[in-house]
Amino acid sequence: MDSFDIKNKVVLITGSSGGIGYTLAKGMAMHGATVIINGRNETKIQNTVIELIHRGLNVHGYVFDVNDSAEVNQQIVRIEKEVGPIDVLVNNAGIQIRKPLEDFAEKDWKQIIDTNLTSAFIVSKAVVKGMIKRRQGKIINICSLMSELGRPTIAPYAASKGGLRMLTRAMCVEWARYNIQINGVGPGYFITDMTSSLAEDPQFDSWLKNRTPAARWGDPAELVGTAVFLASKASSYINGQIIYVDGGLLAAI
Ligand code: GCO
Repeated sequence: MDSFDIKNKVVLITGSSGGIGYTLAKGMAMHGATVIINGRNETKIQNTVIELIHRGLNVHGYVFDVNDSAEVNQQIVRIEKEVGPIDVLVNNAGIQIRKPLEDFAEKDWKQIIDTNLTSAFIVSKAVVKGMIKRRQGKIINICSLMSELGRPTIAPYAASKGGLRMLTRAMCVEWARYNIQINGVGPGYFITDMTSSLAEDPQFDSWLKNRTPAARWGDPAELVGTAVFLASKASSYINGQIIYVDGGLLAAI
């Protein structure tokens, strides 16, 4: 039996109309999962679903704001009625704002913490009820290199991703007893819309390549294997762990 098989698993990925979430959605669907794309922009969601269906993939789109708990609860009920029980939840929704910490407005701090961290609490709380009933489930939190390290101008983002690392462990100690595995993926530097301005900056690009043992940026498709692994039976006794996909950056001083 292929313990890495995720065929027909229902996978909800928050914030998946672009960036790493979109890449994970496409990759997991290509491994046979039924993937639910989520975002707040109806047009983006529709276009993403049409594109992936044209690739012969089994995807559905649901538009809701992961920070609106009433909307989340309503949509999770709708998804489980229309598509099926959610086997795998990927808490991916995330935003980035860069400026010196002393210049951050409180509203920007709150927006980052809400989108990157509180949404994982809100959506997991709505999904886990069914997982507990079924005594089976997977939650994958998309953490970050910034769950472990800081760098100037991204303090709220680092705080949110550090919180997500500890929320992963906190979920583990509460929910592992129900045969639910809660783990995280910690991406290093990948070229996406969120980081394109960094990649286009010759100084940052050169710093990153020198700081990373693999001496290169990651390709978002290199995150799919870890997500498939954590969504599959192959990781059934792994809980509360963050797997860093960072070209070795965290191993180096
Ligand atoms: C930054 C980047 C990083 C990456 C990624 C690294 O400004 O340093 O946005 O935070 O997005 O999270 O793991």
